[in-house]
Amino acid sequence: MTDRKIRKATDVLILGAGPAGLVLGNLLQDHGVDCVVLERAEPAHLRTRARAGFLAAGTVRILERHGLADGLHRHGRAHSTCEFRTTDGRFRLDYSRLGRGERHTVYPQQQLVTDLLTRFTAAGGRVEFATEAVAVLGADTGRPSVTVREADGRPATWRARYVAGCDGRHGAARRSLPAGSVRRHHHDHGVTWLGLLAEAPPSLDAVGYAVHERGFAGHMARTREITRYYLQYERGTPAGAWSEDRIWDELELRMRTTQYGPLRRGRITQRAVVDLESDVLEPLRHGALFLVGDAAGLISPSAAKGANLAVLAASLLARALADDLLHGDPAGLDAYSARCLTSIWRAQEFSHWMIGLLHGPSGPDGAALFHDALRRSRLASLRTSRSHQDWFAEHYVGV
Ligand code: RFL
Repeated sequence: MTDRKIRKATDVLILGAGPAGLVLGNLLQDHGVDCVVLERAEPAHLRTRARAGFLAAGTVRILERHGLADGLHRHGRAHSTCEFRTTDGRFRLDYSRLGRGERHTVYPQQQLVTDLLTRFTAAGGRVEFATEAVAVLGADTGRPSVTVREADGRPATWRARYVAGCDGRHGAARRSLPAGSVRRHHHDHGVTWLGLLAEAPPSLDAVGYAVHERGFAGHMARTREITRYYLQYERGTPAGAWSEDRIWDELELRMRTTQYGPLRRGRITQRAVVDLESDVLEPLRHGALFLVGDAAGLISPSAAKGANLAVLAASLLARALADDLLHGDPAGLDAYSARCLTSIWRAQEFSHWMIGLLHGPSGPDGAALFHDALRRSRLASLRTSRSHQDWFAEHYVGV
């Protein structure tokens, strides 16, 4: 189009300023690779968008190695216990004493994103906010370009050597993949959660997983004042359909608070309906375009893996891009897709296992009763078998 401005080119154009894009930007900047981040949202939105909270030990090590962990060391909290509440009683697993002996660090994703953004821009990094990538063109050529809509609504074009699609599941990178070049693995687990943030201190010193005939309920600390809760929810029900009192009553019922103690109630500040889905693309490289984080593979939040996979993939890609651009060594870029997919599928497998542990078809028909009996047996094994607990711990904290 003749009215498109041609903008200054960069070596690596990063689409999206979530955990994936900002880890990639910081690491590339440390290596001395020229990069620019294009982000559809305004910075205030990124700094307040509450999502993940549980960072795996391997994720923390990556962030530490690159000087990106000061905030999480100052304000994050170590976490290592989960509690299962079931029809057969309750039990706790301290996973810092199982498997590889690792813990989570609880640090809200919006705080991590804020830290990454501050560090990137303070070191001279460039983020173009309110700039939406529309399409990636010419990924199979040596000079790809990205068409964008700028803050004032005007179109523009960026050129780069490489494009990193860190713009999530509905971003431009995924949309631009040439038809027939990609295999999409999509699975709907058939379960829906109502994700809630409450202005209420945590009620347990553990992640709480309640397996109940009325459906799953979950409790996850975020900060001393904020707790995330999940309620299994009938698909298609609007997020606002239930009153706050009904939500708290249902959480208390499923978490069996008459047996195990009350929940600390508070104002519900965020509600989101989440259909538990898996969606993985293969391969993750298309010429000069790389898919990273949620753009590469969406995973249900049942095992808290998404942000961790995003950080891991970004660190692998940063190293590979630096090797190629600075040293002419393309081996890391060639291996990127296969290396990431190994971790993605491992996480998908564990997340799928967790979904089966925590939910089942309900109702009196034979299949539902069979599934429920299997689930009880699986929980009993997790409660009593040390080797099963070691396996759980290794996969629960690992990516
Ligand atoms: P993000 O964070 O979605 O960032 C993508 C960025 O791209 C921008 N964007 C565009 N920019 C320019 N042009 C376009 N066309 C664009 N389209 C989109 C967006 O504005 C955004 O800023 O993806 P990224 O970086 O790959 O990070 C992935 C994680 O955010 C995600 O996997 C996790 O939040 C998943 N997740 C959890 N992961 C964990 O590891 N531990 C957890 O405890 C955990 N809890 C959760 C979660 C996800 C949840 N939701 C959203 C279902 C809890 C919940 C409720």
